[in-house]
Amino acid sequence: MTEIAVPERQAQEAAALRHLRNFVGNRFVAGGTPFPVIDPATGRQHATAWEADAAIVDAAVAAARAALEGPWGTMTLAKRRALLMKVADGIEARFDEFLAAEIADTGKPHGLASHLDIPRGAANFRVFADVVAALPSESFEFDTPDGGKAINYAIRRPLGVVAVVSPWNLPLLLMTWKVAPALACGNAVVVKPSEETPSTATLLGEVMADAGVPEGVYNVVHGFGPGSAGELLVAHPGVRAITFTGETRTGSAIMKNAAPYVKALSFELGGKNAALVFADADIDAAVAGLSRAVFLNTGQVCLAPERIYVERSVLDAFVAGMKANAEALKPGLPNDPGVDFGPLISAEHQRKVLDYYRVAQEEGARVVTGGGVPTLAGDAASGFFVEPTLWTGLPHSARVCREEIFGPCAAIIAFDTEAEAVRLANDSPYGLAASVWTRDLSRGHRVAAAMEVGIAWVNSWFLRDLRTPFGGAKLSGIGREGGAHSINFYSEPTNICIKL
Ligand code: NAD
Ligand code: 6OD
Repeated sequence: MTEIAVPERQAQEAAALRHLRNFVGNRFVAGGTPFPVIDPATGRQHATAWEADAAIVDAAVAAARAALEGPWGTMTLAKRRALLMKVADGIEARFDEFLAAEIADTGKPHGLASHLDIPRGAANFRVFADVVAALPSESFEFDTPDGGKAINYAIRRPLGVVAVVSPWNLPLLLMTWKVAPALACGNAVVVKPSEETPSTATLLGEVMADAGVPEGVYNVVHGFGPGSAGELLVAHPGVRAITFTGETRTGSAIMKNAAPYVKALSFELGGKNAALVFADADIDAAVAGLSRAVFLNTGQVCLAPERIYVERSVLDAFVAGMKANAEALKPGLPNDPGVDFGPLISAEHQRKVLDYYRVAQEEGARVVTGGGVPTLAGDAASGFFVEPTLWTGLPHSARVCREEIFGPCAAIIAFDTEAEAVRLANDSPYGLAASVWTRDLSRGHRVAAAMEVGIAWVNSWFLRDLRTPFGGAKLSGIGREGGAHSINFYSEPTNICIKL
């Protein structure tokens, strides 16, 4: 394995984003097998990434282990926190590069990446640098059987080498959402970003090295899932914990590979989220909020509602508002003026979503709007676009109302009573998120509390306070991250009992 020292990377300048090497011990390393990275807005290759083989994955895990046994393992919390703040500064200093990289990998509109993805990448480091310092420690004094006293207190220790396996929909945001608390707790990480979106994880390696994060604390291995870097990493005996975001069936496969070593697991998985709109809601606000929820990032947000239950008396007004907003979206290239609707991530995902569009019609849907591929000119003509799509007239039992599509589409279904709405919303194997739209505060609380999900919003959606528990119920995940929940996952307590 030949090393490419970080200081030499300037010489490769233009190549930095185009040749995405594995990052091990603060160096880009040669080796592996090249694979193309496609810009989904045009369908053209924009970079080459290098799939890590077993030797590279071994080297990454060994580098992480060495960091834990070296200066990182003994670094004070104050110094560690200062480094995380420098990483956040480094992302902001190279904001435009992160933006260009994220846009090239995902095709998402410039406005979305610049307001959501990249700022959250930096914010994740700042928030967890603060959270880790603010947590109280547990302590109990007790009377011992011999009439004396003892005191118990718990300290927290890092888990060790943590594997971070991340998806393509919000690449930097979701990867740093896990890397930041893992490092805040003193772990070392090996990241396996999605094969579709390897750029920002690679760029973050440069930021880490420049910030002075010791060698081996942050490593990146590129490649695919089964039989590739993903599986090699999660099955590696040197990995103590796995934090994963992605599809439920991938979570299941990872669990099997983690089982022999009883690794700690935190999973944020798929969903089939419901929204409930009551007749007493501010309908304009519900239409605006749910248009954003269904179509943001072309529907490729795990929290996006794909089932909207609407009280019958306001159904027509709601559908008319949603249709108008869907039809006002402008698809196209990410940097073109006015474009607010990007492509899907890949040709394969486009095929999957279009299949569901066909299935919906076979299942008897009335297509309110969309259902096909938009006609676009120029470079976008070969991008992986689909139309924003809304259906009515489907039974709740339809496949498109039960299976996760992960596209810019939703079925709108009428209900007559609150109890019926709650029953329909909960009738799903998934349990990630829900949103409830009503002006009745008591109803908002009552219905939100009845949702079998990890996150329920009232009169809002994707409104995030990073100190709160985040994760899914049922098939949507294992565990919670966010605030103290992240610290609890990325560290483990040792209770110390002192007889006084
Ligand atoms: P995916 O499961 O296909 O892939 C996610 C990551 O896992 C990728 O890096 C992939 O290479 C890797 N991987 C795949 N198979 C693997 C294996 N056997 N072993 C180890 N690694 C493996 O998911 P995706 O298509 O990238 O993302 C979309 C999915 O993610 C949707 O289902 C969506 O709901 C879900 N998601 C959930 C959340 C959440 O917070 N709950 C957030 C975002 C996305
Ligand atoms: O906001 C977050 O922290 C988070 N994990 C969002 C997940 C979005 C899913 O696509």
